[in-house]
Amino acid sequence: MESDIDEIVEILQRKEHFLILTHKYPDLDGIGSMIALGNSLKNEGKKVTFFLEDKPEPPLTNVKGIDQILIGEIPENSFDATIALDCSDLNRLGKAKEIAISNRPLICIDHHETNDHFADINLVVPDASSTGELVYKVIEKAGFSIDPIIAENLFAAIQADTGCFRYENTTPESLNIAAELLRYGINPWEIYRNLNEQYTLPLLKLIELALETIEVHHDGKLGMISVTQDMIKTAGTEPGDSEKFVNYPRFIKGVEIAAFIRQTGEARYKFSLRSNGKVNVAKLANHFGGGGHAKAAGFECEGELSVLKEKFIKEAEVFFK
Ligand SMILES: [Mn+2]
Repeated sequence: MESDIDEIVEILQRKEHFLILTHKYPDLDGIGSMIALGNSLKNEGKKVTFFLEDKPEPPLTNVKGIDQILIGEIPENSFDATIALDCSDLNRLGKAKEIAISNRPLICIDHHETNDHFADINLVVPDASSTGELVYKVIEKAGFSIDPIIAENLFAAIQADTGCFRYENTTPESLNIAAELLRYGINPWEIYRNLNEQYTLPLLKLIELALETIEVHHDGKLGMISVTQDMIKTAGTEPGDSEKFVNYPRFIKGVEIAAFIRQTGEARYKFSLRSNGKVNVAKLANHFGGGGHAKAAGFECEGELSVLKEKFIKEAEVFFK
């Protein structure tokens, strides 16, 4: 790991114009890491171009410094180096894949176990809580300064990927880095509230409708919740708003697998799965052509909701034996 950091630091110090990217459907770890690393390079007098294929949805729009990111249109310039953050393979870069390949060296900083080392230099540390944690180490090693915007974005990235310092990836290391970042005068409560608790009344209405659909199977070990397009219309909210609904069945005592089923098309449904412990939900998702991590996975499928549910419930049964 140390030699990868040294190699990356050398490039950051020597090159002038950087392109910074993260994966499609970006999350707080990806975006926070982009802004933090990019701004620390800018503070060193470097040129930085940030690019995202998709427009981030609220509350990610509240990320400090997000207005620096180009959205949708691929920049035409050429760059001295490209940095892909929190991205496990080239395809996850979406539209930016080609430009990343043609603007080398390509650097990847990531913590996904499934990372396929697609870049020229790969700082991939599955034990790290977040990409934000790794970016902090790079900035520190480079001797670049940290200002409050950089500190806030790194803190937000670590806070997000550790589930606010609750998940198993909350290590002494991640807490130490978070503690260091707090010394820059940032406010953890404000950061959390701005980037997480921005519920609208229609969203609460959608939660009310969705809670009605909760069901449990296999002696209470499988919990499911669903959201249809009709429900989204009735509540008057956006489809992306239901992102964290998988937590409701996951909260239930005794539930080992939680599933959130979201209608994404006329007869199309996306299943998001979470494991509370023993079961590897990536394996379950595999049965339906999907994938992910042991504790968080998913798949999409077509058909009638009641039929798809029944198939899923049946398939899940073997995982409890
Ligand atoms: Mn991450």
